[in-house]
Amino acid sequence: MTHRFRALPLLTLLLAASCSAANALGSAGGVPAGTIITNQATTDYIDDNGQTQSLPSNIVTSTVQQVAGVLITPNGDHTTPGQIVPTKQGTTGVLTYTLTNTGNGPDTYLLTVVDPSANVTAAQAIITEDTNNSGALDAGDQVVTNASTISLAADATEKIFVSYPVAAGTPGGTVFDMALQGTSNFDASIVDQNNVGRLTTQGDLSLTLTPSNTGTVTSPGTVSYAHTLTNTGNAPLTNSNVNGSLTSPSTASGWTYLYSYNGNTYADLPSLLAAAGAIPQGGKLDFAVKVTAPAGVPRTTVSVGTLSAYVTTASDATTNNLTPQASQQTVTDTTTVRQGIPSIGKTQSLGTLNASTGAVTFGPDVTTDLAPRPCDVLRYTITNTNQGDSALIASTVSDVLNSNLTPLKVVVSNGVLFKAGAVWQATAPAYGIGAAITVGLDSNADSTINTTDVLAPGNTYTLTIYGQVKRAGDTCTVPVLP
Ligand SMILES: [Ca+2]
Ligand SMILES: [Ca+2]
Ligand SMILES: [Ca+2]
Repeated sequence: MTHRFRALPLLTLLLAASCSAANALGSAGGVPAGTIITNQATTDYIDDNGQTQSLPSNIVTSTVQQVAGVLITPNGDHTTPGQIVPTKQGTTGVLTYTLTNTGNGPDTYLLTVVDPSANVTAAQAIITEDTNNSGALDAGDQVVTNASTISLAADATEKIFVSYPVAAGTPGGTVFDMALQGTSNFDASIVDQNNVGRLTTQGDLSLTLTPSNTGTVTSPGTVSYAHTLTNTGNAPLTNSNVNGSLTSPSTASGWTYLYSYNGNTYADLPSLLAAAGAIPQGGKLDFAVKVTAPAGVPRTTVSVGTLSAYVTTASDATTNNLTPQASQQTVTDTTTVRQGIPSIGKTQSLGTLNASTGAVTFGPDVTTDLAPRPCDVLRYTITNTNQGDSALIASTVSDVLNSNLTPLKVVVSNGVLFKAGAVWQATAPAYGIGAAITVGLDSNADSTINTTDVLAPGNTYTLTIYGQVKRAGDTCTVPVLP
């Protein structure tokens, strides 16, 4: 119960000699200031007429002086604060005190904030009295500036609030200590200052997950998608307070989705976080999702992976979970299967031989039948084109020259090598009649053909073979080829 000080009636009471004023008023500080204590003795006797008589003495009078007193609770020091108030970053924390006039007369008190911890600026603390007696700091309460005083009757109490701003971005767990000090104005030596209270900054656990991606993959093949997990709270995120999921409805056919970080893969997000370490306030973790398509997946097949992340810690007095599973962050990786599709075509051209000069006149390249005579030259052009939408890997072309033809010349487009036994070389080997001719595209120009060589979508390479139609005795004029 709280009593604002009002102008009291004059505390001048005449009391019976043996009566205690303290008991009569119940003042914690004792007899109210100004109380007049009187004392009168009496003597009884029998007079000459045998009557009992009583004779009072003179009256002596004392006036009780005022003694100041102040009590602020709860008490506390920096080791054991009297109150610990969890406070969110970016809000104002409130310490609540009870101020009691333990003196025996009305008093006014100077209230100040003292004993701040090193990170507290006492001038930023605001002292407010519980003007509307609600017991809580609310709109009806009035600020008490450090220069002003608050008045209380003897025994009266009032709630006093000390508010302090906890700046946005304050790390979770940061503490702010301060004490409310009350000094009697009646007697400035009467001070209560052992009232350290503490604001403890709550930890906000919060994260974002970005971005969603689209990409393509060959079958079989692998594609990686970059993602970033950002700590948007004020406390570290670790493998112990973050979880997530990585799912794809289309993985049943053999697709795999894995977390990837620093060259290693992980089956779940906590395992990745355990390897990556804590993400500090404001920090980011860059990682990837590695998607592998199995062999045999039809071109244009789409697989959508869904990646989520959330904070697992339950909110309590010290922690706020701002990204619980119910509002988890979710992104997707959408992968479309692409394939290199070879398209091999062959045309022929009839080269008419001038038996006198050896000159050869070639007709158009056709796929229709031709009618060469012995000693004429046939030119075959084999064209390999990637008609797919992904690279053709290790693309080679083979042909076997018909044994009715005498090999003349083999020509390839730029970057194509000839297979000679077990090796690849830039110059055509000598081919015998009925020879198998194998060429391949050396796209990375390392003088061999392997899976690092690719034929890009839409690109082409050619193999051109010249052969002369044999004649009995093989007495043809040697053709002069372009
Ligand atoms: Ca105290
Ligand atoms: Ca109030
Ligand atoms: Ca190569």
